[in-house]
Amino acid sequence: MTFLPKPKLHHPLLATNAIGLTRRDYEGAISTLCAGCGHDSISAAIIQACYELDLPPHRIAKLSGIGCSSKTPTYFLGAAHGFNSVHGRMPSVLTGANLANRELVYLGVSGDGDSASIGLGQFAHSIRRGVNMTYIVENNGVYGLTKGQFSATSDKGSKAKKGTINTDEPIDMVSMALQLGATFVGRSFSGDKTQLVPLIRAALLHPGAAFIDCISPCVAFNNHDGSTKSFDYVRAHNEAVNRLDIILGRTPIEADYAPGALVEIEQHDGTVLRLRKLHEGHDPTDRVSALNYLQERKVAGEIVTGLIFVDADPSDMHANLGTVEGALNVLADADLCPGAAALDKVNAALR
Ligand SMILES: Cc1ncc(C[n+]2csc(CCOP(=O)(O)OP(=O)(O)O)c2C)c(N)n1
Ligand code: SF4
Ligand SMILES: [Mg+2]
Repeated sequence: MTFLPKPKLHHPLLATNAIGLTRRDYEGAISTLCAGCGHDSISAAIIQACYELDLPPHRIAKLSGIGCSSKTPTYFLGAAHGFNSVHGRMPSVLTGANLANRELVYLGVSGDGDSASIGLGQFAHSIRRGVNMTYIVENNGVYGLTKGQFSATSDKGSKAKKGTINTDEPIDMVSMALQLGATFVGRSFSGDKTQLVPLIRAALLHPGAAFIDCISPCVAFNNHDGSTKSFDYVRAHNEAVNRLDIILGRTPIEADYAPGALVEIEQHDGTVLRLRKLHEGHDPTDRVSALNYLQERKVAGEIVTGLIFVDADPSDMHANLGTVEGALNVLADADLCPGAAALDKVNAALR
């Protein structure tokens, strides 16, 4: 894989966050993706979100599969832990890492081919197990890396660059994530930083399985008339259900004059999600109505974006399994070897 390190020159007056890091400290190597690729904008949004949350980069684990999208972790958070796994296998590697060390912040980055085609089963099981992670699919509706074949998220009737029409039904990963029990589900667009950055921030703070489907046009193979994942198409059909703010227990400084109802959702860790409702009838805390709303808007030809569903009090895989607190590599001998009496009890239970 091509690797171009960035020169480490910081302007001395660059702003720093609460832990003394500049935005540049959250960057990675220089991107080798095509100029204008939506995936680069998502990397920029991830950098911005982690900087704004004051996350120490070495406490983040970024994992991916194979594809242009899965190459992107090289281009952000250079000081984080990274694992570029096999095609479609990021979710199981992430699940294992999370079981071994629950103390890190897990960020899974994948593509529509990686997650909706070869990795669909892996995606499904990581979501239904409630792995505490932020799972971002950079969805361009094609296999970009292998030169533009339709993926499982390409809409029926959409056109490939050379004119072929897709005849297969698409998989909507947002609806799937909702059905599988994800406790945070959002969709956004790589060209909408105002919506995407707070959505990623909220997902990173969410203590459960958080899924974001991010439409990310492939400028090389899927940005033409007839594509439903092009910049023009998404701009024309984007319907935001809400506008998102996160309050980190500090008093917000900005004043908000936008019209529409305001919904406040207090999360487990005390942070507050403030949702400015743009669409009447969308309740982001009701899974069934969220699913119905997606179907209803789909029939009207709209792509619903924003925070579509959130469970403010989620449980995660560790709570479900009753695992020990802390990372496995710091357990002492006494924790690992409970003694002969405990073993006798287990054996007696099996007789
Ligand atoms: C097991 C296996 N099968 C097929 C491939 C070939 N391959 C590499 S990337 C890719 C599709 C990537 O598509 P997507 O996840 O949508 O990423 P994008 O490049 O569009 O960002 C395929 C089929 C592979 N690397 N490994
Ligand atoms: S081929 Fe498409 S997805 Fe891959 S880097 Fe180029 S524009 Fe991005
Ligand atoms: Mg793709």
